[in-house]
Amino acid sequence: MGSKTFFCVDAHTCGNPVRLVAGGGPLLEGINMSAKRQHFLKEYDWIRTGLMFEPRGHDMMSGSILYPPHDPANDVAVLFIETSGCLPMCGHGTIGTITIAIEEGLIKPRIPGIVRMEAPAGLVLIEYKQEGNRVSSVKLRNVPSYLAAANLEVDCPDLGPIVFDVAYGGNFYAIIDPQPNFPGLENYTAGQLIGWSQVIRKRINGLYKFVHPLDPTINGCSHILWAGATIDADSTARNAVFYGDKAIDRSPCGTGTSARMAQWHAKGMLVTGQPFIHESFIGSKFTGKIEEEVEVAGLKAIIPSVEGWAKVYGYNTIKIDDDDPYARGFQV
Ligand code: PYC
Repeated sequence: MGSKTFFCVDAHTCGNPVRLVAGGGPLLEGINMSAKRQHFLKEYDWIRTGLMFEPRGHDMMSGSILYPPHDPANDVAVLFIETSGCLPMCGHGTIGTITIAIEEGLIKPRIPGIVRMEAPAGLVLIEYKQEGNRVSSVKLRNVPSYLAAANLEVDCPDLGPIVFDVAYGGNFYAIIDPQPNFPGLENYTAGQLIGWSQVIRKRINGLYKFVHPLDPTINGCSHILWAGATIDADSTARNAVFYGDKAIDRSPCGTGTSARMAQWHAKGMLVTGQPFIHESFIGSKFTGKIEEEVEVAGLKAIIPSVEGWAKVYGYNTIKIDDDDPYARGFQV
């Protein structure tokens, strides 16, 4: 490997980091982003761990690499790199990536204000608003999202048996709503939620199997969404989303918001067009909406949209050198 330099632009989406690799990303093989994601994981995962883990990143770090689209009708293709791996889709990552790419002139959409983005999980249609050369908001129309299973049970340390649903919104989410053994996320610290999530995610994936019906490379329950009371009276719901090994999303989580809207819709709690204002652990907000009801491989699904903002805060030239014992990063 020798020494490799990556030109990155750093931003955050509603508090959660997005490090876009604007130069230095590898050439990947594959007919679409799902295949390219597999190639990256096999050959280049050291780039992800080197840029996301300590000492160059941290537990919450998350980023992306831009590629040319596979379909000439689209504007860009994106690989998400995170502490948790390469997610099939990332909502906060999309909002940050599009904000950076437009503000820094890294992509030139054919129709100003609209980006057709290929993600490993599928096509994502994006509308963004610009004020001068700043992007003030990004709204993504996500991949079809659906409730995969309801009323499952897992034993949680300290809390005891917990009932949860699993929904797909670009990743599979175990959604834990308030219930007798879990009165809501506001009663606990981030440390408690992280510790319990580490254990129950393993138990959930040992007990149950979740596989996307159209792409078997998307499988397993990767995220835990703990629900609770909102901070603001005008918000619809609040969450703490656990991902990676130690992260609680600082943003309201775009794929988590999509999964939760699919869950609410399937349970008759949210109708098409109704706003869904989702609060994060730190109180930042995304506005969600069900755009359309669709079917995926015979399953009832929704097309959710999620809108939020991001701020670019820095330019970061990062070197990964073979003679550094922590070239591939580390986690404690
Ligand atoms: O916004 O979809 C999201 C996301 C996934 C993990 C962290 N954020």
